[in-house]
Amino acid sequence: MATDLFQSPDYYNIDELLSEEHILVRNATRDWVKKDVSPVIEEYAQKAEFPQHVVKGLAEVGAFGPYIPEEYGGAGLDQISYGLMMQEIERGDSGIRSTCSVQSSLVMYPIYAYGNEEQRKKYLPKLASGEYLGSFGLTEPDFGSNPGGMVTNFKDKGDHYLLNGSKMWISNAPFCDVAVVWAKNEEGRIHGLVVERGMEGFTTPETHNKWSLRASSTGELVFDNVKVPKENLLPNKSGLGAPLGCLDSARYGIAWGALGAAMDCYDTALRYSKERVQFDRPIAGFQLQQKKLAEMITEITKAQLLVWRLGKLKNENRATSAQISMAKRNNVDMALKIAREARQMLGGMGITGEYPIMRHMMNLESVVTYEGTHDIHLLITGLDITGENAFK
Ligand code: TGC
Ligand code: FAD
Repeated sequence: MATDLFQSPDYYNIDELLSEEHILVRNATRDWVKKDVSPVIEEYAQKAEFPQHVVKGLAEVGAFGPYIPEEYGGAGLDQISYGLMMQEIERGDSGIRSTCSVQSSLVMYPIYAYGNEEQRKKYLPKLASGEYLGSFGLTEPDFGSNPGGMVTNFKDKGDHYLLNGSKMWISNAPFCDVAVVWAKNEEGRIHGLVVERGMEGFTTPETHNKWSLRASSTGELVFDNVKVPKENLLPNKSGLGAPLGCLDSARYGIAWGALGAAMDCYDTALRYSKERVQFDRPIAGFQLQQKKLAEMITEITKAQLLVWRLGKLKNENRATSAQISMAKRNNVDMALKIAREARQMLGGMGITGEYPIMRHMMNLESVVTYEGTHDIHLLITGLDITGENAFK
């Protein structure tokens, strides 16, 4: 990839809404992405490999558990700092942000919020430092948008639980050290269990041939009579609301993250349009190209305000699940549209790995599907405003 010349757009002076700490956190993450992600990400995406070496840097910038209290190894930051980190990391690559979302919101958060003190002390510091990488098993081959139908189950065998079933499309599965797995007990109630690599009967085959999130590793979690110690059950919350509560936190981070991908596409297209000459003038001078750029910066600015306000609400514990759904849906859709337009603005060069746009565009095809599809989030808004459930 060409040198990372990224300059962040801030059309409405939104920096003025941020605290000194927010700006410090954002700039530190941005510098790290420029130094350690941008120079190598294209190569890893091309060879469909997760750049393992970024784990140390992600831990150092505080991207594993940004809002988890410091006593458990987290960074103890607020929700806007968490969002800004996700924005900067996804500006580098959605797959790297995925790793942070899973680690922070889908593994550390449930252990912190639903686990007991022993579980917090046992797992959280190792996850925060990157010594452990985690995965989150909710989706199954026959239950994606409808996770409540899951068939993965565990039985009480006196001194342990016996876990059977499988999970599909699991980020980081192939190399995770621990997995937070959602399964039904004998009464059909959903619980979270921490499954550790090395437990007999637990395997994590990799999913190959993805055209999207190629620098992120995806796989299955397979449980064949896995004996899970009783102390690995998360005791403080059960039911479908438990995994969905984790998704709220991850979806919030994705709403910020997608903004980062959109900013990178816009910034790349703007710079290219000023340099690329056709018919004896920079293409930035043609009205049709200006329409694309003007619409991009308008949508980016609206999306920035949406997540900033959501972050304020989240800091006050007032953000609703439906508000988070709206931001995830809007910002990912916005980013995907900008990626498609920006790619066209680069003409043939847009399809090459010389520029990040095509990689962002392909990544966003996963982001618009995982953590609740575009249509599922629309139905969540529909239910919230009408009171009518159109899912079933
Ligand atoms: P429903 O009857 O509506 O709800 C069941 C219970 O859950 C509660 N609830 C929530 N709680 C917290 N947060 C939320 N967002 C919640 N949404 C619902 C609800 O109040 C109820 O509680 P209770 O006490 O009454 O039992 O459930 P439903 O079966 O009708 O499904 C609703 C639906 C479709 C919205 C939901 O299941 C859904 O969101 N589906 C999408 C599935 C999804 O997002 N999967 C994501 C898998 S993880 C992933 O993709 C990781 S990608 C990782 C990466 O970044 O790489
Ligand atoms: P389906 O649920 O089969 O949906 C197919 C289509 O039907 C979609 O367009 C959907 O919107 C539509 N649809 C479904 N129900 C309705 C309805 N009621 N009304 C209208 N339309 C409907 N999951 C995890 O648990 N952990 C992970 O770490 C994880 N990582 C992922 C990484 C990647 C790269 C990908 C692609 C997925 C990942 N997922 C993960 C799974 C992801 O959350 C699911 O793919 C997603 O929830 C959609 O489920 P599905 O693929 O089974 O699609």
